[in-house]
Amino acid sequence: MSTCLPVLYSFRRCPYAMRARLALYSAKVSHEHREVNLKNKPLEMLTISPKGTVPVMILENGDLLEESLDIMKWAFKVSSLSTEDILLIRENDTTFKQALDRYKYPGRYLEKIGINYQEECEYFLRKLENQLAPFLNGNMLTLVDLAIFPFIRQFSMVNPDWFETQPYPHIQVWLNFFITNQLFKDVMQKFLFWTPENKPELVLF
Ligand SMILES: N[C@@H](CCC(=O)N[C@@H](CS)C(=O)NCC(=O)O)C(=O)O
Repeated sequence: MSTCLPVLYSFRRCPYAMRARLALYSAKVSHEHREVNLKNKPLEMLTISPKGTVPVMILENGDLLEESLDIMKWAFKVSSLSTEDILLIRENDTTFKQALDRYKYPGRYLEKIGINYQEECEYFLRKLENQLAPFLNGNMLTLVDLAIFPFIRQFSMVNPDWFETQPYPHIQVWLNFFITNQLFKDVMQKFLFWTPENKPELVLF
């Protein structure tokens, strides 16, 4: 079954998919949601996007967006970001994300001996803490907040009791703003894994 809406292949807990959904829901872009089982990816998705990561979005004209950031830019109709925003998101997606994965799942990766991955993550956290006022670009919530929030939320959830006692007051307020926001509740709604036989799950605005 197909619809004429853009189609999003997503996974609820993936921070990249989360940032794409945050953008789609904030910009009120109606779409069909296809929840992907990452352990058994649908052939339909792999055929159009063999790299096999989510999120992936197929637009009405058949164009394909295979990167979360491209989906965000498309949803907000922005063609470029400021150099500062690009650099911050890049740091989030590379050094911070690598340290976060190793902090979250000790033993899963070949960790370097003597590296404390919680401390590695905190370099980036301190940078955000100093920049937040109350959002990353001052008074206005922008794409860069939505792009980074899901990753910092993951960090805060590894050891929440410890995190609450840490000197990150701006980050705490910023995280709380998102977590208590209806937007976040909406993007975290649960869907069953997609199969072509099921009735399409439409997110309509
Ligand atoms: N650079 C990609 C990264 C997406 C990504 O790595 N997604 C993960 C899930 S969080 C994934 O699909 N991994 C493939 C897998 O687990 O098989 C983006 O920004 O969209």
